[in-house]
Amino acid sequence: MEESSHYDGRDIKVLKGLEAVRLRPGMYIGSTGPRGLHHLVYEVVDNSVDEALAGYCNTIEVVIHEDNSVTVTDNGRGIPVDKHPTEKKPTVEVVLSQLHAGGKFGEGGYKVSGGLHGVGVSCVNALSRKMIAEVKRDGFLWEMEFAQGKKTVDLHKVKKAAGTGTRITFWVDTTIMESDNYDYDTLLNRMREIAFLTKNIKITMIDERTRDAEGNFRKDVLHYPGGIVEFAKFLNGENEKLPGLSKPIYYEATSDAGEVEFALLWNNGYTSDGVKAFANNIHTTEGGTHLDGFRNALTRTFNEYARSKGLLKDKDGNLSGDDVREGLVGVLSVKLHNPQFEGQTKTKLGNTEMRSVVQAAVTTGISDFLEEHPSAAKAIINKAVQSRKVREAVKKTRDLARRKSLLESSTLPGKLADCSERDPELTEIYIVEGDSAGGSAKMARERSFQAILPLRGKILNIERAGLHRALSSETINSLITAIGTSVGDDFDIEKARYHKVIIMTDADVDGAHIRCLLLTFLYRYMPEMIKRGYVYIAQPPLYRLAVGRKHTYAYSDEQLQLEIGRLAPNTKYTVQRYKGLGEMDPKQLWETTMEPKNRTLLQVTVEDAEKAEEASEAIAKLMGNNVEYRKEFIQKNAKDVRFLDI
Ligand code: 0RA
Repeated sequence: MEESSHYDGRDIKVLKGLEAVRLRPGMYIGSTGPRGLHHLVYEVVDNSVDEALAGYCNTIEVVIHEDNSVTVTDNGRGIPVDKHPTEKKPTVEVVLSQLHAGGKFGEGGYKVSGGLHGVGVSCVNALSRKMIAEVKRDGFLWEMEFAQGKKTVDLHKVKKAAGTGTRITFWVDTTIMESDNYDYDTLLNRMREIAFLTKNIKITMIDERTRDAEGNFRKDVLHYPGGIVEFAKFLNGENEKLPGLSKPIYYEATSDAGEVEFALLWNNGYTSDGVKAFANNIHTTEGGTHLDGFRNALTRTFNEYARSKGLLKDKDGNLSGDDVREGLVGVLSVKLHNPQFEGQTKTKLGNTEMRSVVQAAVTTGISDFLEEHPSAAKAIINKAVQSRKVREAVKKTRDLARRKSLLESSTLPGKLADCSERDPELTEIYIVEGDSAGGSAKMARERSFQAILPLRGKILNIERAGLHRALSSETINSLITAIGTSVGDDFDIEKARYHKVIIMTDADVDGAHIRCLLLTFLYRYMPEMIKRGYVYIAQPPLYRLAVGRKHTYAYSDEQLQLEIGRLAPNTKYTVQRYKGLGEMDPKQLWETTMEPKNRTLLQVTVEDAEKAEEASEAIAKLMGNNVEYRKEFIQKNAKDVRFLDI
């Protein structure tokens, strides 16, 4: 399926031409935001890296100019300038202005392609307001120019020149891309990965937008003759290595299916996901067959070795994968001819043959190492045994706590300020973000029928932990006990302690995020509450408009402008903007958001909850990456998230 749809997609792209890229940039480069912007640079660099992987190029230079144009120069063979046999124009023109011509036709070596990569420099050209290509080849320097992917200056000789190479300079089209403001460190990180992973390559990066005290441009030279061994040391940083592991374990193997190499070392830390996996230089953050094979073989090899040496007794259970990988950092890199990239972000390797290829390499490489380095072996296994003990102890405590909480499940959470009324049809509970807003709400409420449950920001961990694990979190537990229905198979709507569950969060990005997560949780674990219409969203105002001793509230910018417009000319007024619930005093909170005769509650529907779930999932996917990106995503989608009912 994957393969054929991919192929069809490519075919269609060819037919549509570069206009399609400008019409649907997201389809080709993932996004028009920062991620997509940086991908454009990677796309150009990847072509130079391909030259290096094929053995024809050893230096690449990436320059960000003051006007935010970017130049990528390599000393590869140069894009051919002769007439293309079928297209009847210079090959360089075909490569840069036709979608299907991104790659080198029928060539050996391992191409960098996959994920959002591999769409071709022509995509970058299509998304650039200007592109200049310079090629040194066949004794001359050649040049041609494009705008928005269309040729503006024919290929021509500039002068005689020795050597070979390609230089591409492009100015991103900001009518399509949201910005052309490159983040140097983002580019640097990726270039460093490439430099570690590609033997004999030197990448120089220059940022002409920033100068140091002496007036020099920022510059980094990335050159690692030690390859992934240096990468593993770099990843380990200052962490203390286990005895006997002063240098990383390195192993490489070649087979018909491709190449495998890994560099590993163990430190005295506790993370068990410290191995970065790459396929054809693409960081496969979603893992895949190569990482599966690696993990299986590593766990099995250690267990077998430990048993054979009596470090693990017959009565002992096996070491788990997490135990063996505790404190492990390093790099697994595979190179193969037709990588299949799958998954949400196309960063999961799908080639099944890679599982056994990596398994075999790890089994041999690690067994050999263990046999030859008994003291290092002992240190790693001791650490894994220790990890297993801790894991078992944690499990025991958790089981105990669970049993206890089953017995005591009637105890209401301490943070809940309950109401006095007992008839659920008459009562409501406000789920409030943050302790300080919770305090205001407790003072503001009408205690006979309104209960308040303040939640700490901790609910944010849901997406990292996964909803199932989140069930054991205190925050979620207090929410479940307060509502009273229990969850999953035990759910009983008749036990609902309130028929209004009102989510009250700040009117900002984080508030929207927390609201999404809460709705997702309720939807997955208590869907009946939503179906019955028991779940609501409170609407705190954004502004307080005061005129003399009178005041009114506005719930949107439009409403504020409307209210100001209503004032007689020259009336003096003040506007207070509420950044969060915490900025309102209890009286204001009551009047605007909690008092039944004034407030507006948005009743949540199943469709709303589904939307929130999608939003949370999207957020979850972004979480691993970086906070700025996440913020940007939420801001972009905040409208949907905030005004679910509209
Ligand atoms: C097509 C064919 C050949 C090389 C290239 C393209 C090529 C493209 C880029 C883009 C940036 N740098 C590049 N270097 C080379 C093969 C040329 C040959 O067989 O001589």
